[in-house]
Amino acid sequence: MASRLIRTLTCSVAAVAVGATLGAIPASAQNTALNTAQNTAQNTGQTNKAGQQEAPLLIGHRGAAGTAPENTVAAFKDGRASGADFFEIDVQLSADGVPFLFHDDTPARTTNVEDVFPERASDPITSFTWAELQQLDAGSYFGAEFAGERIPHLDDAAKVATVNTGVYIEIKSPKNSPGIEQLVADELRTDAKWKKLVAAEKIQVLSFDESSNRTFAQIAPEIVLQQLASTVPGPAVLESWASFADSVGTNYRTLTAQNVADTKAAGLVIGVYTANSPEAVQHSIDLGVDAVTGDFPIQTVRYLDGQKPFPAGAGVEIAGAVNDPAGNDVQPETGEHVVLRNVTGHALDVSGYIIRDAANNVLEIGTGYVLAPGTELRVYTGPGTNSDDAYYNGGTASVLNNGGDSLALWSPQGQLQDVFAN
Ligand SMILES: [Ca+2]
Ligand SMILES: [Ca+2]
Ligand SMILES: [Ca+2]
Repeated sequence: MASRLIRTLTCSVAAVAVGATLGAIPASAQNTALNTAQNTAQNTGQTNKAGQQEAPLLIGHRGAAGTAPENTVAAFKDGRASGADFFEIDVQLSADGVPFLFHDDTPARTTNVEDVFPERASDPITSFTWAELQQLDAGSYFGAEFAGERIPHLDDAAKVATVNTGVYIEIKSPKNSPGIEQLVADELRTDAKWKKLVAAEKIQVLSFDESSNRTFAQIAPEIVLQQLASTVPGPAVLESWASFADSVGTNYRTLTAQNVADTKAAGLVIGVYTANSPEAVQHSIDLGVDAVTGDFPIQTVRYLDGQKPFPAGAGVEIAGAVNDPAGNDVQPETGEHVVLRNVTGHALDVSGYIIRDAANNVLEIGTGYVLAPGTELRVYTGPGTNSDDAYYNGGTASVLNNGGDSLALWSPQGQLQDVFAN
């Protein structure tokens, strides 16, 4: 079954190389896609039996959750513009049975539910009808420029996807969406846009829920299927997964070379999530994975193409982060924090810069912070006394995930400066 994915990739690279199938993509993006395909085909990936090198598949996570509000059409368009092989979506069923795209189990984190349905912020997202979901703004939480982005219908993803950039469809929390496997399979078989993507081998269905995956495999054995798992199990379980799945997706942070070998020995493709920094992407490739999913597909493509991933960067980088200091993470003065460094030879004003983590928590930098060449600034989540080299956000809840997080540094003008992961 793995050969299906490799063939998909080969076809994708070939199509890009001859400049076909890119009609709607701007010339600059075409060049990026072309260069990336050539670069990754020639310089990275593994060697197949014919001695040809293969690139890892690149997938934009929740569209491109690092540069646009996750699981919205704006994020899907960023995923497509990157030239990645796929963008990923999360599908659930509304209370009246409409398939919609949303990650969390509740609307609290990524919508304005507090304004529209003040009593329902902690309710299951699947308790909302489609008409109610359409009243929510799913873009403002990410930035004012995304105000008005709606929670998409499943079919909205097919409208953005192309035979160059297909769709990974994650069936999210299927226990909250009974019958979703049949509904997704029916949609893939009957909707013209989905059928075209399936025929081009640009659709994959995935879930953490093994029983849901087994159900889907019985309903639609023709669709490429992925078992997600936070860690890779041993050979016996992998062998059982190979009876219904084509690939395994796991967290790059815990993946080992042995896991990669075990997965491939079971005849399964191995992919990772959510590799957000260039270093995390390279680490994953070095482990020999077949597919890399991340929140920053545009920047990942630039990186793999040998370009600057953050061309608008002024020269302040995220040098490190202390996610889990001894004791309370938001204790005064010495709690969790991010370290910024001016790597240029001139002073840089970082007033109003923001740091956004993988869950879109935001830390700010106050006014009057100008970093001398080579100096560092510690940006704290919790309270403390501001000084030349420390700025405190005064928060009361931990932001930096103690199991590892990714952090993006943005200028006040909305230009991405750097991404860091630990
Ligand atoms: Ca997902
Ligand atoms: Ca701690
Ligand atoms: Ca923490």
